[in-house]
Amino acid sequence: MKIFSGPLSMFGAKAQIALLEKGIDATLVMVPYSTEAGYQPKHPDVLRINPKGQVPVLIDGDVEIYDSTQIFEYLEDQYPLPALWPREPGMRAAARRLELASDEVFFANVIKLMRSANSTPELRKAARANIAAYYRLMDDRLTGEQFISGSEFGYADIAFYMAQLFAAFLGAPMADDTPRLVEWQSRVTDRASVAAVAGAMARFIALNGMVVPNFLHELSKSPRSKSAAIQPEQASNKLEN
Ligand SMILES: N[C@@H](CCC(=O)N[C@@H](CS)C(=O)NCC(=O)O)C(=O)O
Repeated sequence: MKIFSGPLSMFGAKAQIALLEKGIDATLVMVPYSTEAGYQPKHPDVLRINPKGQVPVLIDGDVEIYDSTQIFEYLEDQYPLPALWPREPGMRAAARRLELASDEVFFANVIKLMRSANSTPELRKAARANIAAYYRLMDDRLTGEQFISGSEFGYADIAFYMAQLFAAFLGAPMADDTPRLVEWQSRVTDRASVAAVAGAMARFIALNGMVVPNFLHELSKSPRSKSAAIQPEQASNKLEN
């Protein structure tokens, strides 16, 4: 299996974490990316498989797919254990809704904080307020639960972990008013899969002279994890070597 991701790709990181959680051996292809030029030049396999030219892209034999959520679905069908969607249909539907909302509702606000965003100070202020409100919503969900979609870690956690990592990176971290969510953040950061992927991203952020979110400080200093089942094929971004 081959997974195409990028050193600062939140969607690629979702797929990488899921592969590690499932214990699947995969080759990691980091596509060219720099903070100045973005995702250029595009990797030929990414262009061939994804008409949008985006990562993540997954190749598993004859199966060639793109989009982090589509990759989640394929992994769950092909490699059911450990399960990362809840078993019960109602809970499973709720987890899928949360995964979608994380990517499409919460992250839509995070995009407005990006330097390249066609945004105004008013829009950025509104985005920050929406982000804070979403944190409170997730904090409520964690009442009596360890994870976003119930008692087990899963795809809804992976999606929201990466989305909140980028919110924090762009200056909208959680505050004291969401203590359960802050605990969830450290519980998830401690997972081997997440530490490997978020740690590599934190080191990329630090090497590029950007500010590492507080909760990733330790990981940004630690050496590359040797336990990861995903082996890099090529690290195209020279800062990653
Ligand atoms: N909905 C897609 C979004 C993928 C996406 O936005 N990928 C970004 C990196 S995080 C990308 O490849 N951007 C390059 C481009 O748009 O040219 C998913 O979940 O995989």
